[in-house]
Amino acid sequence: MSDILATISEAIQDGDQAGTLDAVKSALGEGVAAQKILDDGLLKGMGIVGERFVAGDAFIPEVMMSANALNGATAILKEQFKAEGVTSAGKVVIATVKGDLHDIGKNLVKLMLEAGGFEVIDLGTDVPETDIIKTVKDNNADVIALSALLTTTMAEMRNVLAAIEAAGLKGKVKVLVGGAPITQTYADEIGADGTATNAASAAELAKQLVS
Ligand code: B1M
Repeated sequence: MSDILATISEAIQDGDQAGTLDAVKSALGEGVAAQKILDDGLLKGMGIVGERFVAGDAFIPEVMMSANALNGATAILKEQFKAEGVTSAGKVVIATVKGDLHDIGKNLVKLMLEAGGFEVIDLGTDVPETDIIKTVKDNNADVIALSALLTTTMAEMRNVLAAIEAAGLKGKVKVLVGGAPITQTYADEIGADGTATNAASAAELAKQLVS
């Protein structure tokens, strides 16, 4: 099993989208659990790319190729997670905040929410608060899930919370925030309903918030 997981990790490091998809399909064919493929294959590879990026040994185009390969592979895993069979838990609007283009973490949170039975409306990256509020109103959403990876863009979350209050939605929609720079202290400070350090606990928390 470790061979196929190493192959997935290497394909991610190479930014090889087709190779990643083939290896993920092979792993599923071998009966490897979707969570293991995610943690020990895809995220392990992306972690190595991240270390190279930080060390200056990898550059933005390479990181983007790896990110695209990872995002492509999560589509297959989503089906696998869903196959475990879950009923609708509620409606979530998810977005990476304005000014921020990082979407790998956001996409994983989406994946785990969908696996947990939520209907997820994904607004993508660099999303202004006006779009978030409009989508919540139009769809009568239960939860807003916000992701930010930059210390400069995490401040946008505060603007979204202010816009929720101005729109009269405070208390009607729960707000979940997350991403590498987000702490519980920050979440409390801006008035969010909760934060989580990884995608699986984000989905768990969303369930608790709507129950
Ligand atoms: Co960027 N980048 N990046 N980058 N990038 C970081 C974040 C950085 C830490 C690297 C560094 O220099 N040390 C740094 C931020 C520093 C800071 O602000 N403190 C950084 C920088 C500076 C930048 C640019 C400014 C670089 C530049 O242009 N000079 C630029 C900004 C662009 C912009 O957004 N406006 C930039 C660009 C990019 C790429 C486009 C090349 C690419 C993004 C591609 C994409 O996302 N499609 C990229 C990447 C990939 C990274 C690193 C290498 C990896 C991030 C990642 O995807 N991690 C990152 C360094 C690192 O983390 N090692 C870095 C994997 C992912 C699974 O983890 O997103 O943390 P993460 O998600 C986790 C949790 O945080 C949590 O769950 C996930 C796991 O289960 N989580 C939530 C996330 N969202 C959640 C929401 C929740 C709950 C949990 O509730 C709603």
